[in-house]
Amino acid sequence: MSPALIDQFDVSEAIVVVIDILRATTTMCVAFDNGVELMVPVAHIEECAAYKDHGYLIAGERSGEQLEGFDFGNSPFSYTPEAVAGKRIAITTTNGTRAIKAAQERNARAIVVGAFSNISTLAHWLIRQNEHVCLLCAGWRDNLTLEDTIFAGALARKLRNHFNRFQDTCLVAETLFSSANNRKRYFFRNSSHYRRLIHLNLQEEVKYAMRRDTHPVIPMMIGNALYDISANKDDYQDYVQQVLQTQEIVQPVITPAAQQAGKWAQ
Ligand code: 3SL
Repeated sequence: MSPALIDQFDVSEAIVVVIDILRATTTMCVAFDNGVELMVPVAHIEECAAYKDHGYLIAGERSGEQLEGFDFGNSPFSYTPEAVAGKRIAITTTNGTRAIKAAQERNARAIVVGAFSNISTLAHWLIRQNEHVCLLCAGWRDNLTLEDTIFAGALARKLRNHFNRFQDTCLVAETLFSSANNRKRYFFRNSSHYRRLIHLNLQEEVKYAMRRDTHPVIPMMIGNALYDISANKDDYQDYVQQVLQTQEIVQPVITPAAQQAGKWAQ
């Protein structure tokens, strides 16, 4: 329901699906479908900006708005093939990248990115792995959000016949999805983040985020970056090893001030 609850689960034995429907994980799926090579999720603004000196494009969002001096914000419409194909992008967002980092810091067995746009591809892949799965909603500043919970319920529904046990939180999400399924627009429109995005004139982005199966990718954390494993999904472990052997890790040094900055201001 929220990254604040992640310590309720032992994710070291689970594939964690990070969910930030509005908009980080939706946008990541678009970027990978449009050919981005890799995306490095980063917690701090200053750290993300430092990737620029290493040949990366940089994407930064806080409270829905693009950060000054960054190449991208968090709009799925900006990540066109012309802008991203073959490129490396470092990205920091208010909640989505934070949720990815939270799973990484707890040594999740694997971390993948979920959105309505890749739901069926992801569900089929998860079913074939025969592993525990944890659906991690990014929420908003540690609070539950309707759109992430509805998506978690939609994914849980697809996984239901293939898994043994579901946490109550998962059943809550599935129940919410059942109520919302045919009225997603109504639910989304009443959500707090919708109101935030509408204020920024981003209603088209909300509609876009509700579309299913438009980007059949599986972004997975390998080392410090996300890569699309969909072309290697049946034997992705070999691909992971290949990436790990060739990956160049960039580790920008950030000032103590940036490290100590408030949780949401970073
Ligand atoms: O919180 C996040 O990571 C973002 O997805 C929020 S926003 O949709 O860009 O406002």
